[in-house]
Amino acid sequence: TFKHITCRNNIYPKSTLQRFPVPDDFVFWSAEYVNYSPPIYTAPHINGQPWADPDIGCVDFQPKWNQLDGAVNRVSFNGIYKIENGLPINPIGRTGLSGRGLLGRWGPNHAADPVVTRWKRNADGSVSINSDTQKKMLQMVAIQRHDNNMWAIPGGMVDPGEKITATLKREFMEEALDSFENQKVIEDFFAKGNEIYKGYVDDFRNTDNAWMETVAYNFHDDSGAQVGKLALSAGDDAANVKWLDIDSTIKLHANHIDIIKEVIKRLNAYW
Ligand code: RP5
Ligand code: MG
Ligand code: MG
Repeated sequence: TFKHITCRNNIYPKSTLQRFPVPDDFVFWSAEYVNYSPPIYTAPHINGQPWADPDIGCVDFQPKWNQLDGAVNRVSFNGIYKIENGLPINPIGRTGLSGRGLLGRWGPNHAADPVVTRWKRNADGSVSINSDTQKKMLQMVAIQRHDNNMWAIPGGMVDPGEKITATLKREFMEEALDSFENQKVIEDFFAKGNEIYKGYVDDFRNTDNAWMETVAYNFHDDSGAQVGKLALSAGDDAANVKWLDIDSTIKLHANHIDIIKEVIKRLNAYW
């Protein structure tokens, strides 16, 4: 079974706080870890932000765990999460940190990840084929994240009440495109995607009480004449953007590579 890696045994992002060590064998809550005493941390700047929950214990904060809480989705794709001492518990296991860290929500923080792909093409316009496997080579739109410099799917958080399909398109436009041009091409393209993954994200911001989850969709431009032909432009969370050649050597943020592998499988592309 899956064990998170990027949210363990490191310094918590944008802080000087060392996570309490969590060796592989002690990730799952079912393993007894007598000495486990993670530091408690919630980044000071998230207090009072409109996108963030109040602190647990605030009188006017009465969260409805494991359900739709007004417009805020507190349902996890990983099933019912436990509440202990008023705190939601990470469904995968220990992270070495309690509190919310940099995340706005206690419990699941919902994101959406648009995997926009096209075939890699030769100068003459023909599709590039890997000579060993005879498989077509795929490219994806990847952004380089400001927060950890890693290449990633241009995903983002689902706003309260927002439809996933809207988040996917909005985040792609904010992070990877010049949003004000080619509206028609973009609308048509994002109207048909395939759901690839939904569930927990092994994100470096996760804590014992707050974690990322995502819904990833693939939008594939088979002819290369739709979004495949548009100029990319990095914005918002993105320091850089490019069409990234996909193969088994690429490294991506969080567990995005697992999502990409699924796209590769479905499109029967070179890996
Ligand atoms: C990831 O963080 C998710 O898979 C998604 O790509 C992203 C959302 O957070 P921000 O990009 O808004 O920081 O782990
Ligand atoms: Mg983002
Ligand atoms: Mg964003």
